[in-house]
Amino acid sequence: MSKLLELFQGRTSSPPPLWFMRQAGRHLPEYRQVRKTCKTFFDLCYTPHLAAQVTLQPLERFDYDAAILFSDILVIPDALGQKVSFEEGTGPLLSPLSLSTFPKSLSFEGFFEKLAPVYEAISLIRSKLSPSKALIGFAGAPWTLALYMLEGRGNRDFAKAKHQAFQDEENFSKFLDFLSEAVSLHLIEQVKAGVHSVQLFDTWAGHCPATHFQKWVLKPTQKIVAMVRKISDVPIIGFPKGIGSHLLDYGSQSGVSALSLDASTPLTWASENLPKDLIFQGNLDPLLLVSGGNPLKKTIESIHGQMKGRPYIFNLGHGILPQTPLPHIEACVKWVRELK
Ligand code: 1CP
Repeated sequence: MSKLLELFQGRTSSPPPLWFMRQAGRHLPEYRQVRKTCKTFFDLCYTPHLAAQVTLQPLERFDYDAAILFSDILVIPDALGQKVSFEEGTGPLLSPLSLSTFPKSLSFEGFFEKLAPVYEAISLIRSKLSPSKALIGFAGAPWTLALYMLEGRGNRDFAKAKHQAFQDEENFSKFLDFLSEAVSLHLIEQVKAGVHSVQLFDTWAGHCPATHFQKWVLKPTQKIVAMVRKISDVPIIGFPKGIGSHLLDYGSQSGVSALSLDASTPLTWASENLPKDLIFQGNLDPLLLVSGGNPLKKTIESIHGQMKGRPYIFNLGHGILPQTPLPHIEACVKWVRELK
């Protein structure tokens, strides 16, 4: 059994299990090779044998304990009928969506048909994955998805999206409910197809004002956890990036099994103030992995020291950056494996 699943079942081990967010992707030459054969990024996400291939690539190179499904958080808006494309250099572009036209502009019609190749990729990955490795599925959290969908792209402040949310809170709450349902359904299908765990990426949770955190971040997360829990006790990892002391509420009230911590979270503070049985994940600055050498080694040891006495998964505070030198990843994995 995978060390990651053993941890979720309550068996803590040292060294900790390890995987990295965005471990499949542009830093790997073999990924870039496969990517070149597809016209669009979604062609890769929706071609099961290719999605399976790039999911497994990082495990062929590095001794990770888990694979993460190769897909994207923006398959949900795509499956709900919003046009999504990926431009080289600018990131995702979504067709304009106005909160005032919701719910007319989106629908569940064709949702599962559109996402069927994702579930097919999961079955394929499971048929090839060693029993000692786990497969992690994922989705974007409603708040983060709503920002992309209303803004039409990723940017620094999501001003257009937040303006709409502030001006029509009632409809925005309905929009978040609708997205919570879509996310839950997508996660449940992933579980049925064979993922061992799921991660909820709330990458832009830190953009939510404190006054609205309960309503816009915490409540949708609780809904999703409750819906998934109705059909499965699959471990759910929450990644509410950049929320600072709101981690106290998120950690104790969201219902997630594990909490992925960004690089700015002080681990001793988190450890002292969050439920003792809550599994931690993450925290290593992705730029330290780019930088490498002794500072990287010292930080790995420091994280391990601060996590002592609590179950944790070694990971980054955010995704691997495309410029990360592969020998640094190799060294990092080796140093984690040598921890006592
Ligand atoms: O041409 C390419 O190769 C496009 C680059 C790329 C890749 C490799 C995108 C576009 N998405 C992905 C894969 C991806 N996205 C994974 C794969 C599995 C893995 O190895 O981890 C995952 C988990 C995601 C999730 C994702 N997509 C998030 C949440 C995690 C995070 O990094 O914050 C977000 C915010 C997205 C949106 C997105 N998709 C792609 C890009 C470049 C972005 C970010 C754009 C932005 O900064 O706003």
